[in-house]
Amino acid sequence: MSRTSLSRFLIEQQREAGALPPDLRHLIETIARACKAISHSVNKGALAGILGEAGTGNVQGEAQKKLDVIANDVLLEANEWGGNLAAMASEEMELPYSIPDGLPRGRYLLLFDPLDGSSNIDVNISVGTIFSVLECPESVTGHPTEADFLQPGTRQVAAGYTVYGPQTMLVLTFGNGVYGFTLDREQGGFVLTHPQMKVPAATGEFAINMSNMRHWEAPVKRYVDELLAGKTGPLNKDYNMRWVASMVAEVHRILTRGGIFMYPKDARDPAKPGKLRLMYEGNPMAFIVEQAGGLATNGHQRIMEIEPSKLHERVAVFLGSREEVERVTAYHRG
Ligand code: AHM
Ligand code: MG
Repeated sequence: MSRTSLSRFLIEQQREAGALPPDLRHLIETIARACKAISHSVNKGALAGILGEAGTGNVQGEAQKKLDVIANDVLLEANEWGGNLAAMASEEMELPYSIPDGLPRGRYLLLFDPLDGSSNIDVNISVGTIFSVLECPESVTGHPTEADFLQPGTRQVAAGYTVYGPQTMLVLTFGNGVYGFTLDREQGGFVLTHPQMKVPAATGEFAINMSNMRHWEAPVKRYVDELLAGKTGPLNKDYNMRWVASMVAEVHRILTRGGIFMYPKDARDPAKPGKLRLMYEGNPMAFIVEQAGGLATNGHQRIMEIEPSKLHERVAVFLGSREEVERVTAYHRG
C-alpha cells in the first residue's frame, strides 16, 4: 500500500493545490513534531513520573497537571526558533509569549490548549492538543501584544488538534477540507489515513455534561428534554448519549460518526459566557467542524464570527451535525 506521509501531503498541498504557503507548511510540521513528543510523554504515564498535579495554577484559576506544564513547554520550545511565528498564546499562560529578540520572527501567531481534557490524564482516558493559527497584523513591528491576537475565528489560516487516544491522530484544516493522520510509531511519523473527513448532517448521538442540567438556560433544557424523550417526543427518534470530558475526543467522535457536542453557558457563574475558551478551543474546533460540513455556534451566532475582547475569553459551544446544531440554535432565537 502506498502511504502519504504528513510531509508529503503538506508539500503536495503547497505545490498542487496552492493551499499552503511554505512558512505555514513549516509551522504545521513543527507543531506535528511537538505533538509527537507530547504523545510519547502521555504514553509513558507513570513510568516517567508525569502523572498528577504540578502544584501550580493557571490564569483561569485551574490546578495544572504535570502534563499540562510539560506539553506547554514542548510546544513553546519546538516553535520558538522556527522563524515562522511572531508570538504564541496558551491556556496555560496569562500573557502571550513573544519570540525573543535574537531569534527570527515570522508572520504567524499560534494559540494552543497544550493538553485539553487534562482531568482525564491520571485515569488513562484520551486527552489532546488543540491549536489555531492567525496572521500577525502587518502593522506590528516589534513584539505582538494581546490585542494583536484578538481576531475572529474567520481569520484563522489553519487549525488542528491531536488526540492522544488508543491511536495518536492529528487532524488538520487550512480551509481546504479536513484531513486526519495517524502516528505510526515504528516509522516515527504521521500518515494520512482519513482524507476529507465529513460530519454527517443528521445524528442520533449527543454529548453534554448532564450533571449541570439544573443550571442550564431554558433553550438548552428544552432541547435536551426533547432528545431524552426520544421516539415518544417531538423529535420522533431515539438518541444515545456520550460524555468523555475531553473536547478533543468528543470532536473526533463527531468527525468520525456524527453527533452534537454542547458546553452551554449556565447559571453557576452568570458572568461567564461558558466554560470553554474561544480563542484556542472554540475557534479551532469550529473551523474544523465547519470545514467538515458541520456547524458551530454559541447558541446565537457562528462561533467564528465572534469578535474577541480578551485572550482567555470563554464561549458557549454547540457544534457538530448540522441539523441538530441548527435546531438548538433556533431554540435560543425563538
Ligand atoms: P481543560 O482545557 O482545562 O482540560 O478543560 C476543557 C475540558 C473539555 O475538554 C471538556 O469538554 C470539558 O472541559 C469537560 O468539563 P466538565 O469536567 O465540566 O465536564
Ligand atoms: Mg481545554
